[in-house]
Amino acid sequence: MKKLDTTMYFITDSTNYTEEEFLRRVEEACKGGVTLVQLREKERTTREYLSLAEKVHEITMQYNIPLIIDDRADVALAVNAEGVHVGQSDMPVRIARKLMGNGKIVGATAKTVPQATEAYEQGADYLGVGAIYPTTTKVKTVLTSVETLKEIVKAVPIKVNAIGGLNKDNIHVLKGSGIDGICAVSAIMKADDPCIAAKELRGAFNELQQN
Ligand code: TZP
Ligand code: MG
Repeated sequence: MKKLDTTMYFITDSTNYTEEEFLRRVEEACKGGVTLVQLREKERTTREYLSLAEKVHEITMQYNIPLIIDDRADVALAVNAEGVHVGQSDMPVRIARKLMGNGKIVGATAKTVPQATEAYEQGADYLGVGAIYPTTTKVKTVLTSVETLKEIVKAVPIKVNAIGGLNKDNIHVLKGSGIDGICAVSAIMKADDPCIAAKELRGAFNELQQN
């Protein structure tokens, strides 16, 4: 497995797009320099999830970007995706790791330090922490403070990404937090030009890390 780079983690949402337009947007985001892609589907049947995962994987492989499948280790394994992401009500990290094996990426959601340390101890490679800001993306979540985010960064030796309502104009609150990257759905998915949006968001994060 290539070294995990969570700097600009793009999470998809196909809601309201035709499949063609959705795949075009995913490809544009890849061209824009996202470092990791997560396919996140909540409404699809298993067969539909598999079919879309295969198509998205064809794209991400062309750009050499790892593909993570949300919630479903079976779908991830079936399409030979590079990893799976599990939340607090999905299968525990320990089980996801067992199913995926050591060569794959396992990511987890954590909103507290105990959740973070548990996910790390069970074998997670990275954590998504948030929501930092309220989000318009369909998700059951509560806000996580930047203070808690910083505590999580200190508590675990794995990569930590911030998530939730993030865009190039508001990520400054994350400065000095020690995170490894940011996750974004809407800021890229719903942008007029997902390629430019990805480039700008990645650029804004890189600048934040340097200054
Ligand atoms: N988990 C916490 S917030 C969120 C998820 C999946 C959604 C983030 O979406 P957006 O559009 O970047 O706010
Ligand atoms: Mg989940």
